[in-house]
Amino acid sequence: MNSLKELISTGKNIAVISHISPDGDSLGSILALGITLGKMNSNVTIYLNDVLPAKYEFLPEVHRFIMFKEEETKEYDLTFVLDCGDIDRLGKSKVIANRTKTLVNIDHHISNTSYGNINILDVDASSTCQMIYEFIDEVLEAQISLDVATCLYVGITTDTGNFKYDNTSPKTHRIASKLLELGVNIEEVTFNLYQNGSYNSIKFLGDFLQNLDITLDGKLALSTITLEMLRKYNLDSDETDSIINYGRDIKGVEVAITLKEVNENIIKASFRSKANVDVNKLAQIFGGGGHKKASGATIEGSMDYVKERIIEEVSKTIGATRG
Ligand SMILES: [Mn+2]
Repeated sequence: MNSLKELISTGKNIAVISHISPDGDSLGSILALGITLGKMNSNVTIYLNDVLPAKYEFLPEVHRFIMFKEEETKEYDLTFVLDCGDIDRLGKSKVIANRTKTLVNIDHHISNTSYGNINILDVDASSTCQMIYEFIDEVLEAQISLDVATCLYVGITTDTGNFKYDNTSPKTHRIASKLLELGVNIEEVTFNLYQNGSYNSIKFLGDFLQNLDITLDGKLALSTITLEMLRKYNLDSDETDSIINYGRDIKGVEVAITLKEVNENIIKASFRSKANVDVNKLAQIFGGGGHKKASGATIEGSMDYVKERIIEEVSKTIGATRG
């Protein structure tokens, strides 16, 4: 790891990137690491793949995000890929990883394919932000500023369902408490992440709940989001992300799945499990992955086709029949 510190201080240019469809953990971790590296080396670029979802605009030093453009031909000495189980989830910015001398992969997805030259993986970590806290503190031996603490706190709270999921460990709380001691404004974080949703997103929830079905002896909650629904309410892509929880939280439900139409024949499937079903394995059947209790896959085919295929696989996994 000493050599990594040396690479950081001597590298002519360094990139920090994460997955498409950014979330709190990907944004918080790349910003936190990017800000910290920026104090050690002035040639650090933090790339964003997609438009920044509005609720994350409050993140400190958000102006440091640079929108990745395909015309970009720069070659990097060192690239950090954070919170990304599979190199293809980098979308078009994958070319950065391909053009870099040393690729560092820091992640907590169980499905991670160890695509880096250096792989720092911890499937027991609640979030990549939790890992970045330790990386800054123990490997870089750098100070954690209030701005960095806020970014890290955002990733930890969003990836743990605000400290509800069982990826929340004693260590998660110890790190969260250190971040609060550094001065993180919890009221500001809570307001921006959880109390500032759009009116349209709540109206959309009404339609979504109308479409929510329970099948397989009440163990599978399945819902669909069509392009038409998305157009009607004109939502940011991230505004539908946590909606899957309504299905998961129903009594008796073991697996919740939301199928979202991204394009005419492209369906984004999100999987959530409440207890024992391993939805990482389920997602992998469809070319995706993630965590045991939260995963996703992008599947080609019509909504009806994808729905049938998924019910078939879930039925095999949980050993229940349709009803
Ligand atoms: Mn994560």
